[in-house]
Amino acid sequence: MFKQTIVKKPGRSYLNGLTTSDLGEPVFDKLLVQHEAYIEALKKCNVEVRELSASEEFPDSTFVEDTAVVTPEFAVVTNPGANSRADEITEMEPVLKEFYKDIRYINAPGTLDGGDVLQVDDHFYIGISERTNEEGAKQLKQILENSQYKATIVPLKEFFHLKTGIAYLGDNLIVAAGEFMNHPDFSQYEKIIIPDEDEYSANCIRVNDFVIIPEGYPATKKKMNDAGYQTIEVEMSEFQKHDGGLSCLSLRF
Ligand code: CIR
Repeated sequence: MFKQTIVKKPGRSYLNGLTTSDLGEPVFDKLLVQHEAYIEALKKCNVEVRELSASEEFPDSTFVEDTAVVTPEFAVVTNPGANSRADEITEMEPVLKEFYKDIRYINAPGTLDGGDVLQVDDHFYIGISERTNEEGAKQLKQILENSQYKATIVPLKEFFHLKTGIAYLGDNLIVAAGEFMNHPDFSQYEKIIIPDEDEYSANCIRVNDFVIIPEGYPATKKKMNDAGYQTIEVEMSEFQKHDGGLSCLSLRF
């Protein structure tokens, strides 16, 4: 069960953030409405939401997931791989200290984005991507293995972040798109397969009794409902324009 989440309101500077998509300029007012709806969805899942105020200094800092990896026992402050995002951790570290006594760190030359880390029960999968390098992945693996966790490093072929294409719903069931549909590292899990046209919806989050999914993917919603999960849909268009998905917008622990 998750009890706590951390989110961060997007600032106006969001419009100058990083993106590789050609979906157009985000509309700021719509972005704020979507962020509010995201918070409401989390609350419906029965978690506390700690909402941080917007940071104009860090345009991408609403994507809080990339700044930390959280477990029930400790938090790991990452070293985000994009230059413009690396110092976002200075705003997140003090907040994590409110919740955790035990904080670990990814140190340069290691880089790591939390979006590259997927927890499946006591096993963490760590993607090597444009943002997470081998050194960062090895540091996290070591930290986790020094605790009670297992860790597997997964070099990515196509996806931006590991969790762009994979999610864990619990009960040994993962959601897999693209390169993860038949990936040997995930062969032991049951799968909900997401076809290419619905790929964005592979980034969904199980939060207690619900799975939060992006709005506009009826086939994904049906697959989840058929598998026995209640879904909450959230409109994500303005975050998608800047390569963000549902998992990126919160830390959950
Ligand atoms: C970035 O390029 O860093 C942001 N525009 C999007 C980050 C998305 N985060 C995530 O998938 N965990």
